[in-house]
Amino acid sequence: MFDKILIANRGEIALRVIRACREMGIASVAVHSTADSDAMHVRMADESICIGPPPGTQSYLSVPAIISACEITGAQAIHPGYGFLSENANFVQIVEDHQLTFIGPSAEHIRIMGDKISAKETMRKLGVPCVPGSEGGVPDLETAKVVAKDIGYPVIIKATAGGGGRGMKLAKTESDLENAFRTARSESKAAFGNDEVYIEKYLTTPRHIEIQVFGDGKGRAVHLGERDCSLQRRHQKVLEEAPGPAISAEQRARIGKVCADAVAKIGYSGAGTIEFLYENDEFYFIEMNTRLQVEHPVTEAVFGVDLVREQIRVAAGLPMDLNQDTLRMNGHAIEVRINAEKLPNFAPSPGTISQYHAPGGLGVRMDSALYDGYRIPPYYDSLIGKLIVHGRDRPEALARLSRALGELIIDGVDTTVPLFHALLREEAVQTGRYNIHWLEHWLETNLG
Ligand code: MV4
Repeated sequence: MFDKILIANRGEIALRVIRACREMGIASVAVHSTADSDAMHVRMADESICIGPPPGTQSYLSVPAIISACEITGAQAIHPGYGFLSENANFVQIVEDHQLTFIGPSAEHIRIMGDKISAKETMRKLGVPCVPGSEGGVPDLETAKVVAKDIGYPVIIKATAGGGGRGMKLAKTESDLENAFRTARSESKAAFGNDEVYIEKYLTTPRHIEIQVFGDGKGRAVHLGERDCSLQRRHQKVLEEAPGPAISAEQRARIGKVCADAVAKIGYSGAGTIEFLYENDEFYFIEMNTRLQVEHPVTEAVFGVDLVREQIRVAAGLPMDLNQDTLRMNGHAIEVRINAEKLPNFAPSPGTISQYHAPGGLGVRMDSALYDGYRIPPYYDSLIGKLIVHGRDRPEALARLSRALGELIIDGVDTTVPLFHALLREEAVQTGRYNIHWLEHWLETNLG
């Protein structure tokens, strides 16, 4: 096992990893920009080291600074958290070239899943059901027309180098196709330096269902059920829950096994998430995320496991402490993402926290790096906390969420907390009958 781990991240996820390290008797090293000298992750870690000026590109994304920080502190492994360098295959290669361990999958697996065409082709060959569409990239408009006619309109054009909604264009009919195709290509080129695109049948009203998988890197893997993350705004998740309100035990076991078998077969190591669109009782693969996700705590709540501990164990070459036969899902969990943003436009709202009080009690987890007097810097993501509740069933989880939100005090900045109070009054949220478009429509109607 490692003696010391460096966490190449900040905020609540850095705390999450430090906590796992402490429980495992592993020393932690925080890295920070000059804007984060007083941040909670710096205070909570055993050691800290400044790695650069405020912009992420010059600090949390600076590969030389992070490798140097490992050399200076004697850290043997790097946990990347989410975002920043967590899905950067070149970084993983450099980490390994320095005889350090990246806590996550191999560079090869990150590279395959980062290219959305190779991800889909890999999954298709492994027996994972995919959205009907082009076989690989679509080189020109003529080919696009043939493919679209074959699969039928509406179609969606996606960037091979994209993901998470960036570089997508919808074509409802053939008359939209030329414009959508050209725009998708030029936007992809501008955003990713790669203009390759592919085409899929556009699913009109799906849910976003993602399967948590975990591999030991030696050909064994398990699944930990699904999360329903359909409540999104501009491709940012707002509320996530497990299990999915629309998913039966039989469906979970079936798609879960398909996913676990797929990642076992490629020798995948560590935590991964296989994203699907779910419509008319069918799953359609769209992307795989090769990192620990923001919403991993809802899975931890319903399965009673520590995913970060497992990541660290597997990276250290220990057997994973997860067995499909003994993994049991219990109750229902919901996470809400609390952002320092001002409604109705979700404009970033950095500033000083004059008062912070976290909710507590049975079934309540608050993952946040806030404290009284903390100054939220304007340079980073606006996520300032995640409130995760767990109950014996969905109604209990909803009641607990309402209760916990009522206890939460975050003064000094605007937050998305009022949004959740309002959402909890909605019948669609209470019954779980929503899809990927419901929240945008609700925001338009209620805040627009
Ligand atoms: C789609 C789709 C409909 N049909 N693909 C958006 C983010 C990226 N991960 C995939 N996305 C979508 N892909 C097909 N073939 C609709 C979306 C989509 C979406 C997906 C999940 C959650 C919210 C969304 C909001 C708008 C569009």
